[in-house]
Amino acid sequence: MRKSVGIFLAIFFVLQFNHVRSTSSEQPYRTAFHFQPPQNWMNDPNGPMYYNGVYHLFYQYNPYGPLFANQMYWAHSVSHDLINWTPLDLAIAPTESFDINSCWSGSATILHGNKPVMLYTGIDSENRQVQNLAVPGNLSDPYLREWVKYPGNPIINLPDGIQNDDFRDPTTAWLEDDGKWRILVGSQKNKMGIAFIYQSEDFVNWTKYDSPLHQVADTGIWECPDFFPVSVDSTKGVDTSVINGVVKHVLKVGLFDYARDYYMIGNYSPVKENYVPQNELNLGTLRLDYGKYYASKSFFDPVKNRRILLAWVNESDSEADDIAKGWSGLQSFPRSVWLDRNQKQLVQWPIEEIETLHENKVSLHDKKLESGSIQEVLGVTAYQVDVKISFRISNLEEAEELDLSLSDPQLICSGNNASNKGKFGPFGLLALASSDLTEQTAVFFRVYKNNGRYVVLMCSDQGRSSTRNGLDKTTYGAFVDIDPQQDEISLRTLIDHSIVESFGGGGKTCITARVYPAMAIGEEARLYAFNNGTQSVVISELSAWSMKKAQINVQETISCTDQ
Ligand code: DQQ
Repeated sequence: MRKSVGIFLAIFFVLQFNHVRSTSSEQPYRTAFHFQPPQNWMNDPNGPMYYNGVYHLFYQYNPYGPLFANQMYWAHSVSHDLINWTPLDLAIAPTESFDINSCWSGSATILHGNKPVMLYTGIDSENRQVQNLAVPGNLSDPYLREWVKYPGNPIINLPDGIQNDDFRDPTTAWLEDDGKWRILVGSQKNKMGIAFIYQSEDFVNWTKYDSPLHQVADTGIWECPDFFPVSVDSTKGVDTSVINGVVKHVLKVGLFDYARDYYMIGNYSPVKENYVPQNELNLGTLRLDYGKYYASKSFFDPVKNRRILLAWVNESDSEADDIAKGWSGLQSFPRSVWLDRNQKQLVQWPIEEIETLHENKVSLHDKKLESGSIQEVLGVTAYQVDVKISFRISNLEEAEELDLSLSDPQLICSGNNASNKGKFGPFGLLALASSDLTEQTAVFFRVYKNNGRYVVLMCSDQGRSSTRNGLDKTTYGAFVDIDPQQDEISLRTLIDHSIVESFGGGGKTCITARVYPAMAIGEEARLYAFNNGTQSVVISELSAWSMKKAQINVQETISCTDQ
């Protein structure tokens, strides 16, 4: 009898903790420095904030399996450096009539007297999306482990004329001179994407404005809106409540129908309560990232006066693969975000704390890459690496004319993979490549002429990223707003087992991809610089660092006495 209990317990433990024990060869796609839970499904970042010396990240989580579920929870991790994270207990669970069918995304606000609060979307017992409030149970706990739901929830009900499942994702609130808080909530009506605006004095009683802050026809529901000021003359971030003559406002919305995060830059007038974007949203306008990157959320970090951006990076493999892996979803590496000097777009760059993971730097200077040549980057762990490369080109006047019938950059990239010779380009990096190059994720540039100016195209081509079938290998592409006559063409790529996160033109154009090589795994992976254009290019500088593994959500919890 005792023996069978022992066997049962042994099997139980093997099943329960299999994910923790599995080796890196069984789990080649788990990452080393990108945030992910030890197991199960994760999607949007929720309520990121800095509070009393600690960074908090909450996220959409299914604690019971690797697929999205009908009942979603808020999981919670804390960090002192945004690199290493400690998992805590689940923060918000679907338990009450106002959120029994899911606790969906939301945002943190720090109220007067340094009091953090959370607004989140609940799916109520009648499957309506409503907005709820939760507050820390114990403000003297530095990790804010306990969250208490306001008993009077929901604090905002579904507006008239809006369908039950079209009203979600409250933003961080901003405070105006009249002493009232404002928030946005994403919605849609007849395919018109909407950001409703609400105001409140006490954070409990909210009044909707008659007109939304912004809306755009035919864009479908707007998920996870984010509304924040950016300084017009500095790369420093500003608090969400700053409204003055030296900031512009960014309105970012996730278009559910396309799983893409678009943004506008514009002027917000608190007096008129209106927002006038410089660029109206359409499918060809500015995106935070032109690859796999969605439901992003930013927060102001008062320690380093910067605005930090996080986003969900979905898998590109199948549900069956996710079940086999036991997990699904990553967070992008945290990025600092600011307004470009030209005030026409944002710039994003990995937060400087990334340097704490750097080791074994290798570099190259002034290396000419003749047409058709490749250069292996030796001496780094190519499966876990931060690489920066910049290219110099000359005789630009010989560049090919851009075919204007192909003005969608993603289409130009898909029609011209890394082996299609052009004049200037393709040149760039081959990430997670096998030694015979059968597998490679090519991140590269092409330079064209158009209407008397030069156009730089950036592509991330996953077409040959794996010999495995059944993966989404979409090629991504976008233009980079730089002048190659004056600026070098630069690329920074964070390669981490199954994610290739690229920053072109100093962070003006970002493209993130998920890839699952079958051969280029671990020590078998290679990294190359290449030039497949007919013209030579010069690598003016290449620096690459092997990346140490961060401590991300390893299963040791903070004890109750650790305060
Ligand atoms: N994910 C949440 C929603 C949000 C969507 C549900 C965006 O609140 O609209 O997990 O990915």
